[in-house]
Amino acid sequence: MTTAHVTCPLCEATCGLEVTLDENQQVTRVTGDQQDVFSKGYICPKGASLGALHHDPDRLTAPLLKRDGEFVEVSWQEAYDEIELRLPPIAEKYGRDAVAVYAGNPGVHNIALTLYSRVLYKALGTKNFYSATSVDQMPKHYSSGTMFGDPLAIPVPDVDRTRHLLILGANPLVSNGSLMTAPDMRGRLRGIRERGGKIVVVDPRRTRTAQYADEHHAIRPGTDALLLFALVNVLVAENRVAPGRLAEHLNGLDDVRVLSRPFTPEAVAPRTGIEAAEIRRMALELADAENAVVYGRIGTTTQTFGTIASWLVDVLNVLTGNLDEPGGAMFPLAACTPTGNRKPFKVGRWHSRVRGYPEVVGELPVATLADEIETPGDGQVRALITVSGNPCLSTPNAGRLAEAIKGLDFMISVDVYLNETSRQADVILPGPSPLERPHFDLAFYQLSVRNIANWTPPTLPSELPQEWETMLRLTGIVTGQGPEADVAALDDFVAADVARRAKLEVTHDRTGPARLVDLMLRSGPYDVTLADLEAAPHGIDFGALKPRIPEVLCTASGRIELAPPTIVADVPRLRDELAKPLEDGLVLIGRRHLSSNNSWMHNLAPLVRGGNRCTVQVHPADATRLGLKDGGLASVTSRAGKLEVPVEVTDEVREGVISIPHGWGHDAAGSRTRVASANPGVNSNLVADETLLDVPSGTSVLNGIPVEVAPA
Ligand SMILES: Nc1nc2c(c(=O)[nH]1)N[C@H]1C(S)=C(S)[C@@H](COP(=O)(O)OP(=O)(O)OC[C@H]3O[C@@H](n4cnc5c(=O)[nH]c(N)nc54)[C@H](O)[C@@H]3O)O[C@H]1N2
Ligand SMILES: Nc1nc2c(c(=O)[nH]1)N[C@H]1C(S)=C(S)[C@@H](COP(=O)(O)OP(=O)(O)OC[C@H]3O[C@@H](n4cnc5c(=O)[nH]c(N)nc54)[C@H](O)[C@@H]3O)O[C@H]1N2
Ligand code: SF4
Ligand SMILES: [Mo]
Repeated sequence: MTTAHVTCPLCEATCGLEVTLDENQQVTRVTGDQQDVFSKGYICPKGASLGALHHDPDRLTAPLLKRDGEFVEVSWQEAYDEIELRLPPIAEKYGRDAVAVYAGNPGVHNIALTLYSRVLYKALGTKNFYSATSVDQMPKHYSSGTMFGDPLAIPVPDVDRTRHLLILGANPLVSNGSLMTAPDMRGRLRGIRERGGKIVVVDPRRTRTAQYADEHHAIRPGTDALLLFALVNVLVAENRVAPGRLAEHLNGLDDVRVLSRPFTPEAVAPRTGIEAAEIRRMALELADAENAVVYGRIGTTTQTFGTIASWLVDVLNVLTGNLDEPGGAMFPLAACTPTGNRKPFKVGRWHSRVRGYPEVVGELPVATLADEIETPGDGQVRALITVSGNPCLSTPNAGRLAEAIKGLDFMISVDVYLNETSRQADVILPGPSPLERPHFDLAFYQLSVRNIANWTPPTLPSELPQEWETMLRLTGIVTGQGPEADVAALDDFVAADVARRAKLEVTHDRTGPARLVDLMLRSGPYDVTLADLEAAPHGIDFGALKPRIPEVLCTASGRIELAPPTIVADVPRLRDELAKPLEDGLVLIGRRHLSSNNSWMHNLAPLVRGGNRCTVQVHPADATRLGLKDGGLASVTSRAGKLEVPVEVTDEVREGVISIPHGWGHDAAGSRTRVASANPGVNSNLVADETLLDVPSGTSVLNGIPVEVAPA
């Protein structure tokens, strides 16, 4: 029997886990690591299923090649030969943009893909780069990019010291926190209570977090920007604007005052569904608190005014003197913080061919990928590479995208399952399980509520190549070196580049991600190397967050831009909302469950016990009006599509709002996910409308979609 200490790579919380294996290398137990410096023993059901994931017989263990419509297992050599035969000619004949990429969420939780997929993407040189970011947090990158000059400088709630936490559109007791790496959120929220602080939740659903909070406001979906502007309006009207130390680092304060004028509590109350007096009280309590923080997540980003809402969250943190202050919203300083010159934030360096959407942070909205595949002409997408993504379930009007993909000349999926998306590929390249690879949460330590670092060596050897090698093999093919390219030489080249940026000599004692992480640690803000982390299996805690303004700012002015022109330009669109007649049609929102992980962990029996979770939640009053019965079937129709789903009548959702979780719909022919297919659920993104976007960021509206509902 052996035990290993690993950081869980499944969500943003970065819990330390203790994995026990028997003499046959079977995982017998996974528990929380009590000694982990950050998570201190916390674990959730997904982390506990790491063994089930590792041993899942459906997880791919060899490359698959489609021959005459059927997948066959092939050698890596055969897989790469096929790619060599079919991919480069497409780029040669039709140009680089004919090859599109979709990069999914688990790639950010995978050090090999985080560090080496960008080598491939750069080599491809395509403008058709898409990722899960445009169905997720892009508005936050946009607001940070314009306000602070760096799309990755995202302030996180200093949850362990705050005395007032206003949460909008997040359910951290279920999601375990996002853009806020904080294992054991229940314990941390309890801490706020024990300090005599207050938790306020704004959410159309009475979620677990809302139930735990001191106060819950069931807002009408898509109206957070109005509510947030009204909070600003009250602070201005009541003379409570007090940015404190930040005053000398601000541009645009007066513009914000002026912009907020039309958004009085009275004007927004009927649209948000929150009374004017309540809005006033919320604003004053924010201002009165010894310290406070406003935090918004998916419910505020994947909606019609995602960028304005994301911006106003930090405007409020500034106006109340809580940005960059203990107990407020603070900028983490990760051990691997990239050094060197950061480029100024620019958007719209290119536009999508069909709809003319601007590029943001190097990508185009995934909502328009189907347009680019379907529409003939110069620059039409003819090949697609998906890397740890399942866009056929996770992106809007998924039905249309799945159809469009059939028209591609060639498709590669780098994925660990044969599922709704990868079944459409010509070649699938699998990667090792989380226990067979090293792990380091490069991305999430930049979003962590304490400055932490923890390196996980592989627990078990892998029979599959590490995914960084796969990325470099593909890079070799794309750059004309063929499948026989010298991977070690390519890796040296990547490391030399990282070393150059870190102003260090390249090292040769390690390869792959370990060498890159070591270089980044050596050039980082703490006196630490990878060897130090290897000697600390429970992690190293560099302490609570510290103020970072002005050093963190990267705007041309060197100041915080409180009224960035491109966001201000979108405000008239919000102002127009105030003049529109009130709509009372039903709207669809999503929800997450503790035992799901977007679309891809429903194949693990321990996580799907307990019946069908993929239901449409309907308020009792709506159910009565529409003739829907609990346990009956409803049909949900939108401009984009139609689906049928079992009804769950509950007053947890607000009247006028229905909720269906995303990531289900595992009944596609040709998938090989036997557990998931036995309890498939329906794909909520069949009705998500790909034409509805947050304008500045191109992020899909996945919350607040107009729908019609009737008994099926
Ligand atoms: N309606 C609606 N839609 C949503 C959302 C919503 O709230 N509502 N949420 C959105 C959000 S926030 C996100 S992040 C996206 C997620 O969207 P995606 O990233 O497209 O989807 P995932 O479900 O995360 O699927 C990830 C894929 O990666 C594979 N995978 C898992 N581990 C590995 C690995 O180690 N290596 C490789 N190569 N592959 C791996 C899985 O098999 C799966 O195919 O969904 C979005 N879609
Ligand atoms: N268990 C589990 N954990 C996960 C995931 C998972 O699928 N399952 N996915 C991971 C990923 S990729 C992400 S991005 C994070 C997301 O992390 P969170 O944002 O915390 O996730 P959600 O639970 O989707 O919370 C969003 C909340 O917004 C609410 N909402 C919907 N529309 C609106 C609106 O218009 N206004 C307001 N104020 N609220 C609204 C919803 O009711 C929901 O409660 O979770 C991560 N963690
Ligand atoms: S909360 Fe996230 S990191 Fe922690 S055990 Fe669960 S899935 Fe893993
Ligand atoms: Mo996400």
